[in-house]
Amino acid sequence: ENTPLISSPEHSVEGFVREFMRELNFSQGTVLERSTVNDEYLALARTVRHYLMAQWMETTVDHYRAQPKAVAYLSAEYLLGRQLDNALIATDLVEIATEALASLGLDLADLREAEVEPGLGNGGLGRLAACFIDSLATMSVPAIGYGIRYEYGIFRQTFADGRQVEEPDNWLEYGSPWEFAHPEHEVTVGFGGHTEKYTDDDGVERSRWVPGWRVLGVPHNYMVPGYRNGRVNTLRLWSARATHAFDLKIFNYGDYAEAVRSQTFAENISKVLYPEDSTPQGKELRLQQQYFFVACSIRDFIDQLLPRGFDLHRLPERIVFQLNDTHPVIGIPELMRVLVDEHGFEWDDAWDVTRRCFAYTCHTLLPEALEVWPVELMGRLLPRHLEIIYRINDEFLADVRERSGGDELLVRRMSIIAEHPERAVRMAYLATVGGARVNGVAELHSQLLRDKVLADFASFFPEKFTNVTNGVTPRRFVKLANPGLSGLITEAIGDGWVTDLDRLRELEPLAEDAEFRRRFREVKAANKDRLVDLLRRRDGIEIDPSTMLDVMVKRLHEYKRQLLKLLHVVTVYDRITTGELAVAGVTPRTVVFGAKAAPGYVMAKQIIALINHVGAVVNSHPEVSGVLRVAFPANYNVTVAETLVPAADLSEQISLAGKEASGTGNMKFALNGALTIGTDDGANVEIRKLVGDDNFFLFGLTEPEASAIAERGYRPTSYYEENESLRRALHLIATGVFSHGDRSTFEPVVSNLLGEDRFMVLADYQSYLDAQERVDAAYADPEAWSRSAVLNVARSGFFSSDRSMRDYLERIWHAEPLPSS
Ligand code: 26V
Repeated sequence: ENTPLISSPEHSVEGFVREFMRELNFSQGTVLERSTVNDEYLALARTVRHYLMAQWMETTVDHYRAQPKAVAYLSAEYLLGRQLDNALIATDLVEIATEALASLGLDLADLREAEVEPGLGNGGLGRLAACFIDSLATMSVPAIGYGIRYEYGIFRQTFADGRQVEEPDNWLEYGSPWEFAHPEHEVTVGFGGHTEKYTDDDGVERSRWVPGWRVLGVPHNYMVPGYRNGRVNTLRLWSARATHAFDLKIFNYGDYAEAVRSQTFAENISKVLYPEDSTPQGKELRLQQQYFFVACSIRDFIDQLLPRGFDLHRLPERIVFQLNDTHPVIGIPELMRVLVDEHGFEWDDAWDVTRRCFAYTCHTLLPEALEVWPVELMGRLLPRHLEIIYRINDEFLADVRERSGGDELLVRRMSIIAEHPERAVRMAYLATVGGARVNGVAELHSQLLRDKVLADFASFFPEKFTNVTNGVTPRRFVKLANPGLSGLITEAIGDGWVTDLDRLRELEPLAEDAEFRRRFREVKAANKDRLVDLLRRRDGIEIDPSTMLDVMVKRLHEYKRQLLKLLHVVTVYDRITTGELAVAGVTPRTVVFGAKAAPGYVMAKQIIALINHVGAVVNSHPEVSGVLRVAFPANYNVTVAETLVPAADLSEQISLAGKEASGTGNMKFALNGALTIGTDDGANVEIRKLVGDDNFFLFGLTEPEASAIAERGYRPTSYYEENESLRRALHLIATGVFSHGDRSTFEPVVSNLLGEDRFMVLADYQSYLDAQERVDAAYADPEAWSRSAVLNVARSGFFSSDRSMRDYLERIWHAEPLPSS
């Protein structure tokens, strides 16, 4: 009963070599003498996979037998990063694999490079989903991740004359050794068509959906290994296929070409990840993607994971569907439809079950990022769901009316259906009404959700609102990304921290230990050398590891204010070139940017071009380049982050207060011993509270200050007029110093700053410069700096995604671990 269904290969160098050679010969069909690096990588991946297989099967069987309450994480994005290293540390095979490969004349480091990371996400939200499923597996929580197997992930970024060019991310080109396709478990999903009224056997009037066309979802399973706990959970990503009806058509009508065309049409649904992450495009295909994966997932859970004949009235005892932003919110009317139309539930019973099965996480504060779907589109694509949404809304608004004594203004404000500028379904409102909980992703964000974005709802359902501050997995972002620091920590306090990150606190006294600080600096220096290598090899960029490494990596968005960082660079350039600053008095810095812009976001792309153009001028200036360099490696992704984050001295987290929901990069940097220069925004607030004011460079407006200024009318020119250094920086850009004398190139950027400056870059400019001076002064004292850096590490254990998972379990999911016996 307890024996695994299959057994794991032997945990030894000889065992590993045997498995590897078998894979190379039998699966890759090649021999060492002739194999390519890709052959060897695939053989290696499959070998490592074998060591997880028995645990995976055992976990699956245990979950099925015990039927515990499980968590289904519904996310349109999973930004997984490379799988090999993570699987190696989870199985504790790094040393064995290194030795085994060496005995065959192969280098693990070379094979690792052959893996193309699955970039099935845009940024923070997708990476968070990946961290969460890692933590759930490590904590032995019965959980499944559901999402979309995009054939093309986030585009690959290149630069042409400093401007972003997008190339398709054909990540499956050479096959993925980590996925298991299960066409035999395909599910069918309907779209379009119409609804009709009918009378059921009991004489009750009902509505049903007659879809106009159908698509198949084929599940692809991925292993989600827990960290050395015998558990391997599943991530199930859906791929769209044409139904077999399309094949039949070929025979019936002989219209072969049309049938094949329809097939392509269906398969388009999972073809590509939408690269926008802030402004909804309102694209029909995107709504198709959302419904497709959510309908497949709900069907899968009910039909495959629950025992036959399970009474769905008890569904909330078995599952909670966590909605990662509004993208999967169509699941709420879908479950209603399944229960009412397919399982004959009474409406009220179905509503009671549904409301207890869903919870919603909001990840934004920007009003333009809140998804709405035009009623016209929803009615065309999902007519039955629209009917259900209308009924949910009618009943909800009746409640609002009753409880507010007929406040029609309030009723209109809270309606799930917006009337202007066009009739549209407000997905965040649907999620709030249709779920048991709503959470923000950092304390400040959750507060602003309650007070501003969803204020009416927070008064109406105060018990629904809660906070869960984001976290990041210490396995990938410390253990794997920073082996040097990991070794140092483990030597000092043992290795328990990897799954109990609060134990980093035990490092606190070592901040006072000169020898420990020296070794800490040694690790940082080695990490910088690794980065130097990477940038040289990958991008042909030369950086000087003896300079302060000042890093700003995140999606390019105006609210994140890459422009503020750039104005600092331009100001230093200006001061040196005008002789106001002597190079001898400047703390040498390398400023690293990494950022992708949404392909249609014109201003963001201009900012990318400006960064590159400023970089070109700064880096080729004879005096300036000695103390200031800009590096902007293209195509920043998880893999790059793994080398960049551990090397950083300074972490730039400089969004306008009240705009960044949480940030998670900020946590990764602090955990790896960078100091933060940041605003009082998102999780920065909590980072600063934990690491202490002395170990954090705070600047800028607070959220209440910024909204007060916005309220009374923000005038960027008032800051411009008052600040000579700001005027000069903008003047340099405007007069074409960074664009070969062409004043028109960056005119839109400058006039935007002087005209609207929606994110108050100019208002925070002086405060930011002052903070950067404090940074320079602090960096001049390496002992004090490394003391602060150690304290950042020691006090950041809170930001483990394991802690986030504990909070979700306690406040939202009410599920429990099911450890391996
Ligand atoms: C939003 C949208 C809006 C509609 C168009 C398509 C689309 C695609 C993705 C997104 C996600 C944007 C929200 C997001 O990524 N938020 C980030 O979530 C992180 C994890 O909670 C958080 O740390 C960041 O502060 C927040 O910006």
